[in-house]
Amino acid sequence: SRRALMGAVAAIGLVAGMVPALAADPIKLRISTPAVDSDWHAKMLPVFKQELEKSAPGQFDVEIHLNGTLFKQGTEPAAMQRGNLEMAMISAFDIAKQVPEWSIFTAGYLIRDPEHQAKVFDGEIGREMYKLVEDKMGIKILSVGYLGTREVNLRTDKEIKTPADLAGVKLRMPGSDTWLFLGKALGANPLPLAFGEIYTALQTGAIDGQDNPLPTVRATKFYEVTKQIVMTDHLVDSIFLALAGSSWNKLDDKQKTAVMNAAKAAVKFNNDNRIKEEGELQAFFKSQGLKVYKPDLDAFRTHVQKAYLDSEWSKTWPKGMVDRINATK
Ligand code: KDO
Repeated sequence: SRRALMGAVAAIGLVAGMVPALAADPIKLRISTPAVDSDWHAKMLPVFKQELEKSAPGQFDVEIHLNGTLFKQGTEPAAMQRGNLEMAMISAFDIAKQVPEWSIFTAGYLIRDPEHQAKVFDGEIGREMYKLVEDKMGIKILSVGYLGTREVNLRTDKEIKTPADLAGVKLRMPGSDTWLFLGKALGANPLPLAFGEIYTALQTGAIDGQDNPLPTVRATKFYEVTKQIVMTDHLVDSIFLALAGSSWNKLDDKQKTAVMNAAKAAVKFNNDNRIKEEGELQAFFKSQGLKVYKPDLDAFRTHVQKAYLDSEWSKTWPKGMVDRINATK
């Protein structure tokens, strides 16, 4: 009868309430990224998971989704904002779509090296700029990781010395305004394409080249279908380990600390390994038959910096920020 059923339900409720060992469900944290499994920012995710399990045993259920299988590249912030995704590694370019001030971090030849990057984001500038992302996007940035220094990687063998030599070169860029602007600023003809489609596009000649840090060129095997790497060093790129604000706000203080510390450990693993590997990879690519060389870096730097300063983007940059970034040591 209905009455008996109600009684049974109440009894179960009572018993459940009386069993102290009955723990709350672990908090699910799904991470979505286009990264491939052998790249360092993918390999750092199990480190995040293990560190979190160590400091908050049984409290989190971290699920890692690579290769853009859960959400397509660039759609992660919106997914987090809708409450459909808990975590992602987002770029300054993703953020700039909603917070134009952030386009400053998409500008070529501004951040000097990984050390400069860490100092900028771990200090006052980082605090201010992360707060903009929290306020305007409802996304909590946990930590900055070094994605590597981007270089131009071509399937053609014409030597590239200056931006003028890239005229007409179909250079694949990720699909957003700020990315395409970077390709244009380099002197190339930028074409938008998702990360997962680069290998085939290089193989078939749909594009002439792409730009990515050396460890990514190794992890994706782009060196198999390209002939040269021009060491333009045009962007000291970053990736931000981020949590949906709705997930962050549900955590208690201890859990927040655990998540922050796990993010820092993961990022350290990524940065240490990536920086070390960047120092070794030029020799590897040469052994694979590629030409690897420095172009006229002054010519690239001057051309790219002028393009940014003359652009609409620079008008959105917080006042005095370029000087503050330059002065960060
Ligand atoms: C890319 O698509 O070239 C890029 O390097 C852009 C980054 O912001 C980031 O999305 C990265 O791809 C992926 O994590 C794959 O490594």
